[in-house]
Amino acid sequence: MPTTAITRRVPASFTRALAAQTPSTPIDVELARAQHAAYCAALAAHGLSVVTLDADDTLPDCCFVEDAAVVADGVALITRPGAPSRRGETSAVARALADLIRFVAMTPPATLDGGDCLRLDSTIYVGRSKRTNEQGIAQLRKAFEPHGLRIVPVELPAHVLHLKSVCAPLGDGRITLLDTMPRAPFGDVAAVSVPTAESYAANVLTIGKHVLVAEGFPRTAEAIAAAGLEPVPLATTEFRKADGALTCLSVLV
Ligand code: CIR
Repeated sequence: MPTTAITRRVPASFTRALAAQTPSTPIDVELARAQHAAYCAALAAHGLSVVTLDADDTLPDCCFVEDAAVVADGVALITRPGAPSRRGETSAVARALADLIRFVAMTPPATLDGGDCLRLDSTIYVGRSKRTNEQGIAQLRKAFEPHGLRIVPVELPAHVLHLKSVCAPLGDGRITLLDTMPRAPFGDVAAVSVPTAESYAANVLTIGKHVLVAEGFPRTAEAIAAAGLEPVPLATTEFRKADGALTCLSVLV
């Protein structure tokens, strides 16, 4: 079980964060900061020690720390994010991780976003996406296979940003999975199906029996409760405008 969550504050420049589509209403930075504070409070309330790094206004996406590192079995791989504008985000996360864990850093031309990696038991599923290339997957293998972890690539449709945009761990070896995604790559892993109408809610953050889930997606919350877990709805409207969700806002160690 992780004990620590690394997070990073929302920069004033968050209105310029990357987004596949221009949001119908602009990002409200103050509201994003309030939602971020509630997220950090929820992590702390569920037993994690929360480390919050300062924002960097030159890095509009810096609050999405998940993409900067992959942590498993006592090792952190500092990534080389797929979007060039995000490459400067990794140094502050690496410094924070250095106090907690051994780390290795990805080298060019590899690219990989942490949001493409889903750890389940002794497997790391990794999305082949616009952000994560073959060299990135090869360096993921090199970092984690020696620790007994199996790396399983998963093809993603072009419109899906990251693997964890469509699935996320639920603990006990289970995952959420968007109903339109093929199940085959996950073998016999048990999945709680997320309906297409609620696709954004597939990205949940599980802490023990508690599952942080985006507010406003009742069918997903009900499915999580029916799976014997406790959904904890959190407002994420401003992060959604920048294609971000719950797991994106922390690195758990
Ligand atoms: C991006 O496009 O890179 C950011 N605006 C959103 C990143 C979300 N991160 C994640 O899903 N792990």
